[in-house]
Amino acid sequence: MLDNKYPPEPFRIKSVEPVKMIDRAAREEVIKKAGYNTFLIDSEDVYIDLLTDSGTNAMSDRQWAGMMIGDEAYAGSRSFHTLKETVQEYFGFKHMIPTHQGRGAENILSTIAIKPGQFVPGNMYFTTTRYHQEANGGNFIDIVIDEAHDTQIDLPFKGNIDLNKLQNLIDKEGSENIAYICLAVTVNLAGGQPVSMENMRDVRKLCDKHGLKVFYDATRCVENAYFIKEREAGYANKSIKEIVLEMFSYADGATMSGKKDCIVNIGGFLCMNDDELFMQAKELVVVFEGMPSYGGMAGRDMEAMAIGIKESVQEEYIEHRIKQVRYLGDNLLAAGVPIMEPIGGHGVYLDAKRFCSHLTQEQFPAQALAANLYVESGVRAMERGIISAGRNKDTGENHAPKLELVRLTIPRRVYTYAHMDVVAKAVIALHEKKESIKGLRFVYEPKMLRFFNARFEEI
Ligand code: PLI
Repeated sequence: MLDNKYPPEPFRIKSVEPVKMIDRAAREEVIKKAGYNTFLIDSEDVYIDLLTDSGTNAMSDRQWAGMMIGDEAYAGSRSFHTLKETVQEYFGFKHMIPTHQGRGAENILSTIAIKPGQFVPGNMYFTTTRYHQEANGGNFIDIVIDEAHDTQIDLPFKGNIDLNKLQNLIDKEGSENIAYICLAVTVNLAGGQPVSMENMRDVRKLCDKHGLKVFYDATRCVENAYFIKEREAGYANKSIKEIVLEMFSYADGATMSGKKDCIVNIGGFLCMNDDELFMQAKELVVVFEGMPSYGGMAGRDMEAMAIGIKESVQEEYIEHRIKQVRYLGDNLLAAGVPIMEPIGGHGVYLDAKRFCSHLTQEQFPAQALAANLYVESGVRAMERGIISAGRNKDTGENHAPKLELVRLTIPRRVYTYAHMDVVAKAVIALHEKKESIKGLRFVYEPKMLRFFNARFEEI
């Protein structure tokens, strides 16, 4: 291992959850039974679980204490007001509606803000986000900079929107045919790449010129703020809280999956400044989620989320978070393992096209790599390539993304540097015998968001 300098954990451990490793023969059985899909493996059979950073966070003692004072009233819960005021203070939006998780907010926003046939440009697709846009008659258009689709180009803000692509879309289709701009901070499927403040400001200016609204996917906004502080001129001495607030000052609203940067296990919200749109959102939330004062969340979960938001912008917390991910990535790079560069906010993404250069994309190299990593080591990762991308809604053809990745996603405050060493060792060992990885084919392909439940067999 490299002799990396890294910040120590800014917490001590009060409660532990034992993990165990089943043997290789058992893991081979498990992956076959799971149809070579890591989503279908039982958690009990996993040693180190890097499937996702979503809802897998460790809450603090203060958050657990908050759970005890949650107000579970059906209407007008005190915990709702606590969460609303916290969101107003840290995000700066006038209105907030809790939802059961991020996709609940996406469902409501897509329903009220997209007219059938309209375009929804965004900095790369996300699975559930695009699903709701398309289900409401929208057409997602990718306007992220080209470099985001290349794993080997090192740029500080590889999640930026390409302003020329946005201008061309406006010129070609007319602003009246664009529902809103969806700007994700950070960009999950590009490897957790951040967006610069300058880019957010420029997008705002261009949208103001054409009367367009901008909604952020705020899911990993604190991680994005850390990269701005680290890399963008003028922000080194600003607090993370100030940076987050400035980021959202260029948005009309946001959807949030609280399961990531709010450091909780469940919950989300939809924010906006527009009164009229808020009235529409309030009418819909009672249909899909619940009363606007709980919208799919328990009072205790709203309480924990409000505390999590405050903890998420603490400087030592976010520095440790980003640098722990970077520690894993740097160790893989040092051993010559191909990964998405630069290393992003919430995980290290293996470049399956280069890792499994003996397989074609139609043989699902990322899916196969994730399955083999599990057998090799008990480490669970997630495919983020052709399987996640799904099919074109009009032609039925597979989307074939340039990026064919396996995500090693690091849960917040859960694993130690020793765990990162174990993961690095396992990936490096597999890389040394990469030709042994066999391609896969579908035996069951669900119609919607197929990656969750699909089943495969080895070719
Ligand atoms: O899983 P939800 O419904 O709370 O959030 C949906 C969602 C929206 N935007 C982005 C950027 C996400 O990453 C996201 C969920 N991500 C998951 C589950 C993940 O494993 O990355």
